[in-house]
Amino acid sequence: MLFDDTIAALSTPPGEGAIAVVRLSGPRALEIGDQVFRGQKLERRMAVFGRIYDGDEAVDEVVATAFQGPASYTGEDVLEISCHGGVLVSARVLETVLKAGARAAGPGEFTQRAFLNGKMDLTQAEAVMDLIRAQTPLAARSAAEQLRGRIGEEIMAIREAILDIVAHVEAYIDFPDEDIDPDTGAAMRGRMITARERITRLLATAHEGRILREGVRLAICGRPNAGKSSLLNRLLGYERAIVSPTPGTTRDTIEEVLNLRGIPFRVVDTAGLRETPDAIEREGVRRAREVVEAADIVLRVIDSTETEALDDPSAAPGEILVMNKSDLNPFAKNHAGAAIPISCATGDGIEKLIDLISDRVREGQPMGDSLAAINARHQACLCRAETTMNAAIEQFDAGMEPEFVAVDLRAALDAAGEVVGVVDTDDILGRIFGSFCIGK
Ligand SMILES: Nc1nc2c(ncn2[C@@H]2O[C@H](COP(=O)(O)OP(=O)(O)OP(=O)(O)O)[C@@H](O)[C@H]2O)c(=O)[nH]1
Ligand SMILES: [Mg+2]
Repeated sequence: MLFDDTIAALSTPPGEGAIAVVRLSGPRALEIGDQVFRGQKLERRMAVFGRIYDGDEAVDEVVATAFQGPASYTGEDVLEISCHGGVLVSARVLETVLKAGARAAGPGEFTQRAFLNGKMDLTQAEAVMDLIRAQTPLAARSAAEQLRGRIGEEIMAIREAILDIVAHVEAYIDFPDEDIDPDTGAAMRGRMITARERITRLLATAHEGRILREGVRLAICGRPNAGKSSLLNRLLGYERAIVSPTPGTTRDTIEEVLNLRGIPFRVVDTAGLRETPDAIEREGVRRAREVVEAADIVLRVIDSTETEALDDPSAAPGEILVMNKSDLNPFAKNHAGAAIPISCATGDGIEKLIDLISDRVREGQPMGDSLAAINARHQACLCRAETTMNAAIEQFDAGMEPEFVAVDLRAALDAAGEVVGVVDTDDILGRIFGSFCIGK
């Protein structure tokens, strides 16, 4: 066992609920359980009824479940105490186990132990949080795939493939006099290309991964009074932002999370764009421009009752033009051009706008593919793996010494290994001597 201390924490959110769970993990988890729990005998994988005692004081009636390592979430002995879900009572149960010798766990410590004890790889550990934070069913499904090991398995397969190539190259370097087939050039190159393609394929899921985890950044911008805040409220379905006939109502940016057609969005309402002597409003306009700059999709709202707004309704790339207040201007629909006519007052055109936005996101980006999508950390590691794989192929094509090729291949191997949390040089030696039968 890696750790000699026992950690404990409230595993359910603080606040009132039917049940709260206090969890312990570590070598003393079951012993502490025996110390503070009185009732039916604590038995592994059995939910048993009893009371938690702090000395002679009965703190709460609980159901306790013991898991003996390594068959537990963390791989250590684990005790889960389901107590009544009150703020005070759950805090008292936690306090009691801490008093009995457990230490308060830090954030993510249970999952960190699960990783360090070999219960899951790094991508699975990350998936735990992704699943908890998922905002849409699609994001949850993708996280569940990752938790099941979809990304980890693919990475391990890629590592295996690179390991095979490295082993071949290194055997050739270390034992040039032995009769080792240095792999025919074409076959070796083919294997490097295949490994690189697999890395590239995983990298292609980064965009979808970001959308699923963080949401599409959707900015609402336009001239003061165009109806930007009204549109935010319409999309959200409730009166989030202040709407008024006074231009310059919204000063600060207002960000909300939103689920449109199963896709998570972070939609931001901004201050109306105009030159102004007012310092606060000017700061709002500066922030608005920043939000627009960083957005994936920009909704530019035009007031169809303003004649100058109708002059040139052409959208910049990445922008969707929205012609608002179509109820006030019956000609808006005819003069909309590239813009989508809507009315935040009547709701007219809103559904069509939502369709258009979700189509934009899905464009060339098949969402809901069963393969889990990588996160930013995976992306950074895999970019390095791809670059070093490319370098290895270049060295190989240039007819460089195998030593040079091996250096890049090892770097690619390490970069891929970082995704799942394994960086291992013994692997390579093991493979050389295991599968090449050198050492006669
Ligand atoms: N008739 C009609 N009025 C609308 C519509 N959309 C917004 N309004 C009105 O237009 C005015 C401005 O709306 P807001 O949503 O506050 O506009 P805004 O773009 O956020 O304005 P600033 O925050 O000042 O930049 C309000 O009086 C709204 O009631 C619409 O579709 N039809
Ligand atoms: Mg506003």
